[in-house]
Formats: sequence, structure tokens, C-alpha cells
Amino acid sequence: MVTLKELPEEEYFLPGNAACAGCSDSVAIRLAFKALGPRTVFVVPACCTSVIQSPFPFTAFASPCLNIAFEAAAAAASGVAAAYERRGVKDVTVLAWAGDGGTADIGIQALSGAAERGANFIYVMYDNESYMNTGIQRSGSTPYGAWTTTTPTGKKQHKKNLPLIMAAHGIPYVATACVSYPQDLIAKLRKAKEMKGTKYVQILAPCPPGWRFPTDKTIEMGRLAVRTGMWALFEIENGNFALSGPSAALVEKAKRKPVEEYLRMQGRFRSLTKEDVIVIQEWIDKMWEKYKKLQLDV
Ligand SMILES: Cc1ncc(C[n+]2csc(CCOP(=O)(O)OP(=O)(O)O)c2C)c(N)n1
Ligand code: SF4
Repeated sequence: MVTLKELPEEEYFLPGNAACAGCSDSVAIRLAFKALGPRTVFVVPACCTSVIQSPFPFTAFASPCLNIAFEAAAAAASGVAAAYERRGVKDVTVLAWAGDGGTADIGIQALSGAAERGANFIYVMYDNESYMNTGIQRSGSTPYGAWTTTTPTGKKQHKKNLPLIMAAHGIPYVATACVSYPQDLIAKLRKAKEMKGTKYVQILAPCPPGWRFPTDKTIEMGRLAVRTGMWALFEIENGNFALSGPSAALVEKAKRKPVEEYLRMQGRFRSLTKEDVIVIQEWIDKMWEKYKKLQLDV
């Protein structure tokens, strides 16, 4: 278990950057630096992170970062990892850091290819559940019922389960995390760092302007996502599935909060009908039945 005391005091994610107030992507980046240290090379496609990181003279990362085309994070990270391997450099962690649009949608081809080749890097998808950088368009990772500018009456499809899709590639490590549980997040990134091959970590990243909630509620929103079961924390290590952190105690439905508690805190769900809430609750319960079975299968 990671303790807060052992975390480095140094900050490699620098202040004065372009992130919105309450941005959990920036919290995740800060934690990733604390978990992995400054010998980390980021590969960032077009997304909020590239805007946060790159504008000169306010560049926000105290380590190298390759900004790359929207669809190309995993392809570029494969190349960077191969170059370090060729040069015999062993102490650098290559970390692709992409949004849900750049991962679940346009980036999935490069990511799937890299996973199939076993390219040696960590891929983080910070999941703010929409294309935020370009003005809140829906992605394959936007949940059912959510308002976005391209789903003005609420999205009609459920969120894609990318962690399980990545696990189907047979990669050594898949994990989900949330900025509201920093120790769990750090422990998972550190574990990924010690493994060879493609490691995939999906971090739920509540976004105040995109989800329509006050900027001081970011961490609370992540906690509610986990406590209602809307977001499950788990690891799939060499094919073995295990719920982790607070999610490990939520297998029985009665332990989870009703999803309404999460939905009513966010403006993006303001127009949901009672039937929509039932659809979402049933989807959660079905997912958890699956997780329960996956856990038992191990
Ligand atoms: C091929 C291509 N299509 C569209 C764009 C415009 N674009 C830049 S960032 C972005 C959205 C990124 O969304 P996501 O990956 O979810 O990251 P977020 O902005 O939410 O951090 C889009 C559509 C682009 N840069 N390249
Ligand atoms: S739009 Fe959301 S993810 Fe993007 S910088 Fe702002 S708070 Fe962060």
C-alpha cells in the first residue's frame, strides 16, 4: 500500500498551466509524475493534456513530452520505446497519455496494434467521457444519457468497456483507477512500470465544465462514481481479474449507492427521465454481475 509520506515532495507537473479550475486530468498527471518520477517521457496526442502541457512559455511538464497527432499516441509511444531499447536505455518510462476520444475512438487502431506487438510502454487513458478540448462532443466512452453538444437529448448508447477490450489482447496489465483514490492510482502505475510489454490504465477523470458541476466537487464526483458502481476499480494482471480499492467491497448490490446520487450532481444528466435512470442502474448491475463472475473465474 502506498503511503502519502513516501511520495516525493518534488513537483514535476508545474503550476501556472492552462488547465481549468478543478481539472482532474491535471490531478492525474501530478500523481503520475509522483508515481513514476521525472525519468518519464510523455507521449500526448491532441487533447486537453496537450493544451495544458504545451503552450510556450508555460510548458507544464518538467520532463520530455512528445505532442503527436490525435490518432497516433500508441504508434508514437511504440517508436519512442523502441528507440530507447535500441540505445540500451533502461531507466526511462514511456507513458502515452490520451483522452477517451484519442483512445476509445480514433486511437484504438494504433493502440490495438501496439498491444498485439507487445510494445513496451504504459498507456493511460484519462477518461473525462467526452471530447472536451474541442467543446464537449460525445465519444465511445460517454455514458448513456449524458448531454454533450453532439447528443443534445442525451446519448443513446452505453459506454464502451475499453479495459475489457484491452484485456482481450492478452497484455500483462490492465487497470482502472480514479483521481479520487490517489494511493490506488499510484500503486497501479508503479506496478505497471515494473512490467514489460503494453500496460493499459484507464483513469476516470471528472471534468467540471464538461460534466457541469462546481469546480470544488471534482474529487467528490469521482468518489460517487466509485461508490455507486458507475466506475469500478479493478486490475487484470496476467489475465487474472480482481476488484481493487473500495470497489472490492461493493460486489453485492446492496453495498453500492443508488446511481441517482451520482447523476443528480451533474448538469449533463439533468434531462434524464426516470426510465433513463433505470436503464443506467440496470447497466451498472449487469456490469457488476460480469465483474463478479470474472473474479470468481480466477
Ligand atoms: C484527425 C483529427 N481529427 C480531429 C482533431 C481535432 N481534435 C483535437 S483534440 C480533439 C478531442 C480530443 O478528445 P479526447 O481525446 O477525449 O481528449 P480531451 O479533449 O477530452 O482531453 C479533437 C476532435 C484532430 N486534432 N485530429
Ligand atoms: S475541459 Fe475538463 S479535462 Fe479539459 S482542462 Fe478543462 S477540466 Fe480538464
